[in-house]
Amino acid sequence: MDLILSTLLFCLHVVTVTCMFVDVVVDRYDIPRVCPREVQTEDFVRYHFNGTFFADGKQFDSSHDRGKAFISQVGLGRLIAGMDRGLQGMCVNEHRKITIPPHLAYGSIGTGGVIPPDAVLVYDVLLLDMWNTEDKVEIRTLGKPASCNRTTVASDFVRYHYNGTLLSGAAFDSSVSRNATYDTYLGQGDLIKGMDEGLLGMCVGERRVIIIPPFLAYGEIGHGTEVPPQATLVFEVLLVDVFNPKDDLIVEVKEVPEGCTRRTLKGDYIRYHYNGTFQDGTAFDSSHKRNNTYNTYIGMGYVIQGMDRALHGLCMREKRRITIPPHLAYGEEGVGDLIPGSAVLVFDIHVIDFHNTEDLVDIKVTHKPQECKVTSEADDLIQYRYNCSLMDGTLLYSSDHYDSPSITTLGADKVIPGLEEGLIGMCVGEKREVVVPPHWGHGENGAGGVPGSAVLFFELELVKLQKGVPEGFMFVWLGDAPDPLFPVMDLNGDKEVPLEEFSAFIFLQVKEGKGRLRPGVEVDAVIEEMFNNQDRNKDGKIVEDELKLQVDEESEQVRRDEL
Ligand SMILES: *[C@@H]1O[C@H](CO)[C@@H](O)[C@H](O)[C@H]1NC(C)=O
Ligand SMILES: *[C@@H]1O[C@H](CO)[C@@H](O)[C@H](O)[C@H]1NC(C)=O
Ligand SMILES: *[C@@H]1O[C@H](CO)[C@@H](O)[C@H](O)[C@H]1NC(C)=O
Ligand SMILES: *[C@@H]1O[C@H](CO)[C@@H](O)[C@H](O)[C@H]1NC(C)=O
Ligand SMILES: *[C@@H]1O[C@H](CO)[C@@H](O)[C@H](O)[C@H]1NC(C)=O
Ligand SMILES: *[C@@H]1O[C@H](CO)[C@@H](O)[C@H](O)[C@H]1NC(C)=O
Ligand SMILES: *[C@@H]1O[C@H](CO)[C@@H](O)[C@H](O)[C@H]1NC(C)=O
Ligand SMILES: [Ca+2]
Ligand SMILES: [Ca+2]
Repeated sequence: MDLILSTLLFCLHVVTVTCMFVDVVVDRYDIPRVCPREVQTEDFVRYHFNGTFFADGKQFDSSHDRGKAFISQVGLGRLIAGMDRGLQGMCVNEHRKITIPPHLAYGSIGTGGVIPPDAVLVYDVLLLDMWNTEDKVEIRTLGKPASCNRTTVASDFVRYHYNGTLLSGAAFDSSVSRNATYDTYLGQGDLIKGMDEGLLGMCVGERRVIIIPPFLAYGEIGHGTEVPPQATLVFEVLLVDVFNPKDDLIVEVKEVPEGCTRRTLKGDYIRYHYNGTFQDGTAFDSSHKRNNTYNTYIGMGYVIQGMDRALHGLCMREKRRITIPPHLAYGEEGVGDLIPGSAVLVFDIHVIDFHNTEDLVDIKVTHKPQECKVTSEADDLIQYRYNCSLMDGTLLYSSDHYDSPSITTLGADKVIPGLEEGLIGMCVGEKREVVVPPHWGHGENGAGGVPGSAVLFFELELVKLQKGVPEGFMFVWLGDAPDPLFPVMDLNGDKEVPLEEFSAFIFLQVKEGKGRLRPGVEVDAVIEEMFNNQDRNKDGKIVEDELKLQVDEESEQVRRDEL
């Protein structure tokens, strides 16, 4: 720089005297702020120029008149010596004015008709491109995701976005303008050589600049109207997706709950949540946004092939990440606007539950009192505490939400069959965990807060047990009824039984363990009703004939029911 300036000054000083230029004078009047590379001997250059005479400023040549930039190699005598020198150290996009004395141009002879003898020439030059036969594809990584499991190799199929510019910065192509990634195989010659090389070793989500010399790009021919001959190409690339046709499903188990005994099999019906993303993390679907699990049968081809396989061998509450290559997903076609062709899909799934129509109610006794002789059965009136949850732990109902434990009569169809099953055979103080498949619960449609086809998890504790009487009965004999009955009932032997005596008789039977009243009912009212049924003529007392009549006429059921 200093040298050039002093030469220039010297020149200006002498110009008034003899106008003798001793060397090339370079005026770098517009230098770009960023200049990664400067022209050296043997570099090829592509530039625009206007050539004028120093003496009168008249133009004798211009690349613009030729309709294309000028291409040459520097420092090897292919240019006039002044240009060989004057282009040294130039940056792309730099403008310079190169003033060349005749002995470094066309000398005392000039060239036929165009350049007169002893002409000082002034070239206004704009450098557009430079490269060297030694150049290689240059890669600059702009950004890389923190974790990168896989980098591209030849024969991979990649989908990427790019902006393509010339070395001067002029844009010539972009995937953005097409609104779609560029999709291609690597290393199969489908791309220009430099791109095939520059895209290797890349992670999804990585952004890089790939600078490709012309001989690894479109060379002497160029490409269309956008890429001129001998152009260095600069691609800014963002890798969106990669897979190999040889890829199989990748299943990463993220979380398996302890004590998982049963795993999904073909034919099971599964309910799970999922988030679906592309490899670059862009979400395309989620079950959460529908507030519902995704439900399907496993291994029946109802979901994409990769998912159908990945759903095997899962535990309830398990979390997995499943990466599915397009040939096991939606293939080259994709799905409308939702999933582009050849997209790799990444699913995070969380299994809520699964079941098979053959599943039974699963009962696990978690606590059994030492004293456990009397156990619950049909007709018994029981009090129990319970928690009812989904298999992922979501609590739906609990008896703790009420003032007192739940009360029910077993076998009376008051609770779902699975719960009924779980409550049978318990003794007071016993605790159980009971898994109820939907066909023993609320079925496909669910109920209240219970989603359709949900498996339910119950924690049960039997608090109180009162042995019961069969449906429709108020009192039953525990052994054989006394026969004949009337004399036993007529406690004072006066041949008639008023309500008080009848009542005393019934209580005596219960006390002695010979009979049982229906539990959970208003005892006096029931006894009075039983008495009234026997006292046919409504005179306030039962006589032997009234009772006898009953026994002879009616079925055994009536005798046991009403006495
Ligand atoms: C040459 O002249 C043209 C117009 O005649 C101008 O646009 C251009 O900037 C000049 N300089 C170069 C280096 O092309
Ligand atoms: C990706 O890398 C992470 C961390 O290194 C690892 O946990 C995970 O299993 C890998 N995933 C795949 C698909 O290889
Ligand atoms: C391409 O350019 C557009 C517009 O400047 C930008 O939004 C996009 O990120 C660029 N893409 C790449 C791959 O560099
Ligand atoms: C590009 O994609 C966006 C979002 O999918 C869409 O809204 C837009 O119309 C598309 N543009 C073109 C030119 O296809
Ligand atoms: C899906 O993403 C949401 C939000 O990040 C998260 O709360 C949920 O647990 C994810 N679901 C699955 C199945 O990974
Ligand atoms: C999902 O549930 C939330 C909260 O209960 C509600 O705001 C939202 O509208 C629901 N979305 C759908 C699609 O049902
Ligand atoms: C229900 O859950 C609560 C809270 O975990 C617990 O204290 C209670 O014992 C559970 N009830 C039963 C019957 O297990
Ligand atoms: Ca009597
Ligand atoms: Ca009577």
